[in-house]
Amino acid sequence: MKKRNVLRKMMAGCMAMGLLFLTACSSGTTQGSGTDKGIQQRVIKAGIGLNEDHPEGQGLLKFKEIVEQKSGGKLKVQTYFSATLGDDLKMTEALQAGTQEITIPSTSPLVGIMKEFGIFDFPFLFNTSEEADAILDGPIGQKLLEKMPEYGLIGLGYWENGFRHVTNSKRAIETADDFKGLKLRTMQNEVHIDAFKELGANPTPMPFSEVFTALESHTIDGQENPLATIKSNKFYEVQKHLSLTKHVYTPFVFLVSKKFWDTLSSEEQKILQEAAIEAGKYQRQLSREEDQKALDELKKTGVKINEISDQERQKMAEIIQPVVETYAKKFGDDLVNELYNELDKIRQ
Ligand code: TK8
Repeated sequence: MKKRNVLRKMMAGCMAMGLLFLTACSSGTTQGSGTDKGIQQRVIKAGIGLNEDHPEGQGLLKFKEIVEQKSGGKLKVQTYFSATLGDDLKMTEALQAGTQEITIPSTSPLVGIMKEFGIFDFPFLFNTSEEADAILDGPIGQKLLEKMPEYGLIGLGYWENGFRHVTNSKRAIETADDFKGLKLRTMQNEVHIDAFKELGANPTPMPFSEVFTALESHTIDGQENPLATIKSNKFYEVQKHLSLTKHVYTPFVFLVSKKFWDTLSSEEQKILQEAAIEAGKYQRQLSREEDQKALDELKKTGVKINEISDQERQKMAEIIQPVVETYAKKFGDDLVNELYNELDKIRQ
């Protein structure tokens, strides 16, 4: 919150420096170069990588509804689904360049921009979505959001991608050994790549929109994602096995272009902030309901679904532990210790 006050102070200073400067810093979504008080007619391009029917797509439509309602229809949100504006990284870079206003990527591919997001990629870190909420909405999650302006981004909060499970066309994964030799697509994330390497798999990082074709053409054997995504993107059409590994939780982070944000009045910023949080609560709820519904529907698709015993998950966690320790140093022992202490507190 403190940063935004600074931003607001900056904005006031910016406005004091007269209209001229404002035209320069607006990202072309401003109708005319009027003063920056109150709410102006604006078109806001908001893109995601997932489909409209996915809980994230529904969350974005809820965000649009709230923004347009709170702004009396002046702030118009144009929504883009299914990576039509590019993948998570490409859209995030478009925000930094000021050519797009909003995207809600997974935090995992953003470790190349802000490495600290990598703490959320530690396998088997969270046991429940509620633990994830407590950490993301708590001091640690907020601390990371407050670092984002350094990278030309404004973080308004976290939405849920969810717990990830492995699908593949070769075999059911029942033991840690079953990962051996599997060509698995991962997100562009070094923690995930090294963790799967440690399990003996052959990880292949690639953007999300290329996954279905790579599975269909057997360029890769498998991939890992939450159930809602496996269903929404029809991965079951090109995969034989779904193993409920629940090996890691992935958050989404709600991002706004800082170049755009700095052109907004505090009233407009408030509307976007409130809408991101309100729609985020709605999206998380949808995501948890869909997680169960998707499992029931995936059972009807003919894909072979298997559970993993807690012992085997524990074994996987032990095999991967050296990777976690390596990256804990990279991300900063203080932050990682704070994370585990916070989790211990939550679990008491
Ligand atoms: C969609 C991605 C997707 C993620 C992945 O843009 O890349 O596998 O899980 O949800 O963010």
